Amino acid sequence: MAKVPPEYTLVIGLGVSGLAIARHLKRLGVAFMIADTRETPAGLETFRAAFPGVEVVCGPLQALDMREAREIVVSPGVDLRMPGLVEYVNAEGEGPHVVGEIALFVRACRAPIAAITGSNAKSTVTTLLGEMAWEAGLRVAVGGNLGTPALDLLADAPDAELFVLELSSFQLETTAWLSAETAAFLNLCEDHLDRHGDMHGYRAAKQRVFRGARHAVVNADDTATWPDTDVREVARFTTQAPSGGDWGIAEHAGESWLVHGDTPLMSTRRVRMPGRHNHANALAALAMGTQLGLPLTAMRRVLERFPGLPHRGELVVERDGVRWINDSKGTNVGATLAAIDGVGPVLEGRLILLAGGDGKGADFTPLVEPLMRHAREVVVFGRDAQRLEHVMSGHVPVTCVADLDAAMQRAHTIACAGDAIMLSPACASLDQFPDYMARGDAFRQWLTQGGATIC
Ligand code: UMA
Ligand code: ADP
Repeated sequence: MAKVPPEYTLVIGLGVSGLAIARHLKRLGVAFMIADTRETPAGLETFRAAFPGVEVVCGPLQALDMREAREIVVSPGVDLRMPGLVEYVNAEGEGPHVVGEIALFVRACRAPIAAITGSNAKSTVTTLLGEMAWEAGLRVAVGGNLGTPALDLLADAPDAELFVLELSSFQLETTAWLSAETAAFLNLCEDHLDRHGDMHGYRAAKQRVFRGARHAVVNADDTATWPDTDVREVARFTTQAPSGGDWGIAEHAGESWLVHGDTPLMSTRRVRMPGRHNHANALAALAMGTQLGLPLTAMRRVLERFPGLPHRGELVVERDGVRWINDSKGTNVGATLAAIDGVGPVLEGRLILLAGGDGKGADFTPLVEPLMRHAREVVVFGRDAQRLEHVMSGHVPVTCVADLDAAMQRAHTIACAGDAIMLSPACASLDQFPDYMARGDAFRQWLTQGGATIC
């Protein structure tokens, strides 16, 4: 049996985080070795070239004796309940500590942290807040689950005055203490149940974002996001008229405005990102920015110019009066609900939704009611196509096809002027694509390479 030598740190997972952790440990001069549960992980050769002399053990973790490890640093995609690891996670005060990349980040970070979690809108709010801080003249570094791994930010931007981090439930699960200057929990809907077991476990992981936080931002309409622990100052946002000092949306001068308590901030018409869900995202970023002391004028400028991220409600083309929208990042039911809610009510025609992939064990039933209101048809594909079809049939016209190409072909055949065809799959992409970006790129390519003119 292979053995982690005494005083060595063990890193589990040889992906993006594993490499960032390895670079960090090397910079610190800490002795470490790597384990990966796959027999031939994709980055193995690159790693060996970059870290000659660092031992890599591939295969089941039970074949590795970790008892003498100084610490075990686990990548977010690695399930802590995995045989060979779970024994150490359960060890009460004995044996090595099991932590994640963010725990190492917190230990080394000397600047304030703004942390963003939630089932949806993390990347959008993280990017918005980063842009707002930059616009206000701060040296800001932005990353985490989105973009650059947190530990690489430390090396790339050693003089950063603020770190804005998107944090997933997987990353928070191994973070005992974050001490963020401001921590936001944006919303909670079913996701990653295959990993967290149930909603209780999923929410508990996300609640860790508040550990040691000085300020919090939560969703007034979703009590699951409210902190279980004491936080000095909690700001709340809502897409309704706010009560008290909450952030919300209210009528002002005959128009809909983003407001803070009684104070009107800007007309929603001037927020460049479309849809009510993006107004919620703007409010969350404004609330966090205010807690960080950013000036309103700078924050407003960002909301006026920021068009949204690719693959999130992105209008790819309008052809023959039909809008083709790429919302490939809609990877769970809550995201797709928000996307339908953003697009459906403003359509002259009807919505054709392209959905399917790996549903991660979620219940698709909440999609039925809004689709009955807005959809011409739902075209389903991928691993959970039949489960989706089963939920929809009898309520919404539904067609089951093999893959995204066939779904686009079908949508093109039935669309009428005034309709929108939206890829918002409510599922992960991994059954048929490397990731959600490849799925969104395939959507775009089909359109740019003439798919929409085929029939
Ligand atoms: N591995 C194992 N055993 C396992 C699972 C993985 O050994 O059971 C190994 C793989 O063989 C591979 C490595 O671990 O070598 C991959 O590690 P990982 O799955 O933790 O992924 P990373 O490449 O480190 O990327 C992670 C995040 N991925 C996941 O959480 C699944 C990235 O988020 C993140 O950008 C990156 O760290 C930097 O922080 C992606 C993601 O899909 C975008 N996140 C999920 C989401 O947004 O829904 C949470
Ligand atoms: P995350 O990083 O949490 O996945 P993103 O900002 O990438 O969040 O957005 C992912 C998807 O979530 C979008 O494609 C959209 O479908 C949906 N979405 C965006 N904003 C919201 C919101 N405020 N509430 C619910 N869903 C949203």
